Amino acid sequence: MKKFLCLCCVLLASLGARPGAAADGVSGQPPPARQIFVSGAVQQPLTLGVPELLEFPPQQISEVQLICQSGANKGQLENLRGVLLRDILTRAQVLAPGHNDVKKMIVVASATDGYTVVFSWSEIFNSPVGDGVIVFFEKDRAPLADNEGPIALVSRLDTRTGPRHVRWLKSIEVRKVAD
Ligand SMILES: Nc1nc2c(c(=O)[nH]1)N[C@H]1C(S)=C(S)[C@@H](COP(=O)(O)O)O[C@H]1N2
Ligand SMILES: [Mo]
Repeated sequence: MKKFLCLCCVLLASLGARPGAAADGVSGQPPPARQIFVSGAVQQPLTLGVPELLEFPPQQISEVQLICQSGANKGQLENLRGVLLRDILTRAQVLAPGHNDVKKMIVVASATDGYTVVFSWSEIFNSPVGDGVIVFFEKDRAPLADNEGPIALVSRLDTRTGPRHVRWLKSIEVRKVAD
């Protein structure tokens, strides 16, 4: 038993000493993604940094209350500038040759820390929710802070807005999930 405990201590100590783990511990944050990648079932994959996002029709959001899945109030997002996810996907041109293809497609949004959320094509293009799905990059006319940016996403018309608020957005992938 004593020997077993000692082995555990050695293992834990060596894990704690990993250079990667130490670096993460210092900043407390994952590396920022300066650009987002739009890929998957699209005609035109895109790489978009803030300069490219500024070329899309602008969306201003004055206020979004962030409510966690648990119901807890997480504060507000205010004075955001961004663009509609729908406009980004329209530019990338979703590949859906069959009349019924779009009805089986999802859009997967992922962050640098692995956090991932999904939308259906129908939510974005054929429901009121789509009017509120925003990829944003400015707050109070300044770049987003490191705890969220440089690029993030929010679905502001969701019942609980916390879950589909994606900090450190890095990719948007379109997938057909049924035949
Ligand atoms: N990249 C990333 N975004 C994320 C999360 C996360 O862990 N990673 N947590 C989500 C959750 S569960 C909530 S409620 C909101 C607000 O979380 P915060 O209180 O950590 O800001 O951010 C969301 N966005
Ligand atoms: Mo949450």
